[in-house]
Parts: sequence; structure tokens; C-alpha cells
Amino acid sequence: MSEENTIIRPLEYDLLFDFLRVVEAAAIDAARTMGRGDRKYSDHVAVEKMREVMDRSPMDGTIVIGEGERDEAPMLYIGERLGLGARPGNEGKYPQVDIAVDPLEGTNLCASGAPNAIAVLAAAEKGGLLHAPDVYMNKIVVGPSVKGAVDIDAPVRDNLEAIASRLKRKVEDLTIVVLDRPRHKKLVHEIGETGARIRLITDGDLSAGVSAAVAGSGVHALMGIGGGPEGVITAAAMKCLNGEIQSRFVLKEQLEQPEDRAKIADGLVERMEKMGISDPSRVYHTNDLAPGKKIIFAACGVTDGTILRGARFFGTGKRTQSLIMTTETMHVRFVDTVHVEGGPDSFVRFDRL
Ligand code: VTB
Repeated sequence: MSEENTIIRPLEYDLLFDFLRVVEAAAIDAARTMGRGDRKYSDHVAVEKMREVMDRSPMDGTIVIGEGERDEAPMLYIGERLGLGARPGNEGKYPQVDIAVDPLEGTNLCASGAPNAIAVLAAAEKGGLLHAPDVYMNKIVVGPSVKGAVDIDAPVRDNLEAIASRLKRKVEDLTIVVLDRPRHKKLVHEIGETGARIRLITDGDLSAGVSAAVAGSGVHALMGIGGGPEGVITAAAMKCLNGEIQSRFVLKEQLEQPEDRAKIADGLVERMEKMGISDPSRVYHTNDLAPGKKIIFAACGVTDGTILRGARFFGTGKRTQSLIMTTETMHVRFVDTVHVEGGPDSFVRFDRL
């Protein structure tokens, strides 16, 4: 392509709505499997659909956070190239993007019909997202009015007092979300001692982190140890919502519970080094996890949740609710889509969000 013909447009114009379609399609397929008790199957259909729609998108995409390494994940594996620009003969014709996917965040939530399962991804220009391996990460996530007031290394009480003061309320009036895991016994005890309320969740610390940055969600912070990849996607959302995440990788030997240690592969520190993480003990702030200047975040509700409704099915179509946003324009869009399918007699009902 000659230089005169190359129109460099912001990523937003090129890809925002493509990514909306990707998360909507994945959420719809996953939602069809709701409550079947088969989380692997639910995840599988979301992965398959996300890959299929993404591969038709006008981009030259590379998965930087996905379902795992190539040998363990047949689809959406780390390093997989997707989109029209990844096809032979299309080199240089489409924008290059790095993509972090969580096709079904909260597989158990979907499998049991519990709230807050979402299909989610983040994208950025090359190098815009940390290539985080699948290890645990300690996190604290807060919204815009609390930004700069917390410190992941500070005592729990100090952080909660700082959050309460910024939100102009008592500590007792805070709701803190924590993953319900044995590893959080001490954290839950310490939060409880301050008088703050706790919402224990079985899964889905990514959507809880996003909720913490949306005023009116009733969530004031997310705290505790969850997945590293989820941390990177949360950071992308924080850039778009002006929120903050502070995090630190938790290595195998630092985990007290044998069931947690069992999930971490050996030789990870070496692999992390290869991924550019030379000091795994340092604190990673929002910009370290998602350094990109052109960040896109897209999530679609699978089951009903705190800030997104789940996919709904009716005679003449389906309806989804998504959150799509980008740092390029700082537009945060809650998108209510009616997927009309019933032919000429279909109707669209007004639905107050
Ligand atoms: C979290 C959560 C996920 O895994 O990252 C968590 O967001 C990690 O902790 O939804 P466990 O290994 O103890 O589950 C999930 O719950 C599932 O991937």
C-alpha cells in the first residue's frame, strides 16, 4: 500500500465495534449453556465463538493473554495471530493490535447460573499490554475518587480508612469484594475488624474490579489474590474508567494453600523473565500492566451482574448488554443490543437500562 493511501485512523474507529461484536457473540453462546454445570463446555463455546468472530475482524491481532500456551490450548493461545491482517497477502494492511482475552470470565458462574459471568477482552497497540503469565496476583482495585489514596503494602485498615475518607463515608459503609478462598482468611478477618462490609464471591474478580471503578455499583474496592491475566484486563478497564489497580505477582512458594500451589506450573520465574518480567516481586501499577496509549476494553454480560445484564433470549431474537470503552476518546459506552432475528414481524421493546 502506498503511503498516500494509508489512512492512519485511531484504533477506536477501526475496531471498537468489531470488538463489541466479538464479546456479544461469545456471551450469547456461553449464556446458552447457563446452568448446565459444565464449566469446561461453557468456556469452550465462548472461546470458539470469540476466535471465529475475531478472525473476521479488520485487524492484524496477536493474542498476548489467552487460553494458555500453544501446546495446551488449541484456540486463542498466546502468540496466535488473528484477523484479516493475519491472512497471507494482507501484510501491513490492517492495524496491529495486541489482545488479552478472557472469553468466559467466571466459568463456574455461568455453569451454575450465578451472577457476574462476562465475556471480556482488552486490546492495545503492540506492546500496550503486559504479557502476564497465568500466575496469581495480589490486587487492590479502586475507582477514580480513591485513585492515589491506597497502597497495596499498607495495612488493610489504613487502606479502608483512606477509601472511606475519599468517598466521604464511614468505613462501615464500604463494601469490599474478596474472592471466597481459604487463602483470604486473614484478609477477610482484617476487613471485618474494621467494620467494613464484605462481599465474598466464588469467581470473577475481573468484573468485581471493574465494578469498583463505576460509581453507583455498590462496590468500593476489590482486594485479594486472583489471576494475573485478569489483573492485566482489569488494568485496561481502569485506564478507561480513571480507576486504579495496584498489584504484585504471588509466586508459588509464597502461597500457603497446597491447592493454590498445585495450580502453578514449575519454572515460572524463568518463563516470566522471558516475557519481560524481570522483577516479579515489584508492585505493578495500572500503567505497568496496561502501558498502551490506545486501549480498548470490551465486556458483555453472560449472566445478570452488578453492572451488566446477562444475555436474554426471546422468540424473535436476543438482547445483550455490553461495556465498551477506549482511552482514545474516553467514551464509556453501555451498549444495549437487540439482535433481531424473527423476520419482518419482529419488534423491539423499549427497555429502561
Ligand atoms: C480469579 C477469578 C476467576 O479464578 O482470578 C480466580 O477472577 C483465581 O483464583 O474468575 P482460584 O485459582 O483460586 O480460582 C477464577 O475464579 C476462575 O478462573
